Amino acid sequence: MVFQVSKINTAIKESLLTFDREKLIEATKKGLDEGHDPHDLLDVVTSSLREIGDKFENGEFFLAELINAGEIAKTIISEYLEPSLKKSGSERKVIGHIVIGTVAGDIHDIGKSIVASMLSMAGFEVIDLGVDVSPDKFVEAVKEHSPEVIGLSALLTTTLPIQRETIKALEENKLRGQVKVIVGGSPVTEDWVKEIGADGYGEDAIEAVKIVKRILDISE
Ligand code: B12
Repeated sequence: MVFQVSKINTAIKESLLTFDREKLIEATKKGLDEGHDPHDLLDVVTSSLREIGDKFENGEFFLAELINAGEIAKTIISEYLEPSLKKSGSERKVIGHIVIGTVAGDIHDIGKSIVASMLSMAGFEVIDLGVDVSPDKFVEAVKEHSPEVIGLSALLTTTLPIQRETIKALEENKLRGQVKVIVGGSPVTEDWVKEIGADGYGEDAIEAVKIVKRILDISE
C-alpha cells in the first residue's frame, strides 16, 4: 500500500493522539522510507503535541496522557526523525558556540532539544545544559564556555520570568556585553523579548537557526 503525504500525516497525528507508540513508529518509518521530508514529519509531531496540550488544558486529557504523549514524541524525534535530519544535513564545520537550556522550574525539553539539534546541524557547537537550569548555572556556563549566544527555553507562563532573571544575572556578572541572548518557548512573544531586553526570539527551530545567524552576522 502506497502512503501519500496526507495519509502519513494523518497516521502520525492519530497515533500520537491515541498514544499508540507502535503505530506511530510504523507511520514514521513508512514516511521516511518513502522519502518524505523529515522536517515535514517533525511539524506534524509538533502540531499534534500542541493539540494534546490544548486537550489537556480543556480537561479532555489528563496529566498521565500528557506524560505519555511527551515520552512517545521524544522517542520518535530522537530515534527516527533526528538521525534522518542529520543524514540530510551538510558536513559539520564549527561556525559558533551556543549554550542552551530550559530555565529553572521547567522540565519541558522536547522543543529545546530540537532547537539544539538544528543549531548543531547548522554548524554550531552546542552545549546543552538540560532542564531546570538556574540563572547562576547559565552564568557559570558562559564563564566556562564563552559562547557567542545563549538560548533560554521556557514553556510555562510561571517560568517565563526566569528568562528575565537570567539576563539580569548576566548583567550583574558583567557578562551581558559578551553574549547574545535568544529566547523561545510557546509563551514567548515579541513584546516579551523587548521587555526583557533579549536579542532575539525564534518561534521554532528553523527560526532559531536564522536568528542566531542574523545576530552573529553569518551569511546563509
Ligand atoms: C509534552 C508536554 C509536557 C511533558 C514534557 C515532556 C518533555 N520531556 O518535554 C510533561 C508531561 C512532563 C509536561 C509537564 C507539565 N506541563 Co506540559 N506540555 C507538554 C506539551 C503537550 C507539548 C510541549 C512540546 O514538547 N511541544 C513540542 C515542541 C517541539 O514545541 P515547543 O516546546 O513549543 O518548542 C518549539 C518552540 O517553542 C521553539 N523553542 C523552544 N525552546 C526554545 C528555545 C530557544 C532559545 C528558541 C530560539 C526557540 C525555542 O522551538 C521549538 C521547536 O520548534 C505542551 C503543549 C504546548 N502547547 O506546548 C504542554 C504545556 C507546555 N504544559 C503545560 C503544563 C501546565 C504542564 C504542567 C504544569 C502540568 C502539571 N499540572 O503538572 C507540568 C509542568 C512540569 C514542569 N515543571 O516543567 C501547559 C503550560 C501552560 C502555561 N501557559 O503555563 C501546556 C501549554 C499545556 C496546556 N495547554 O495547558 N508537559
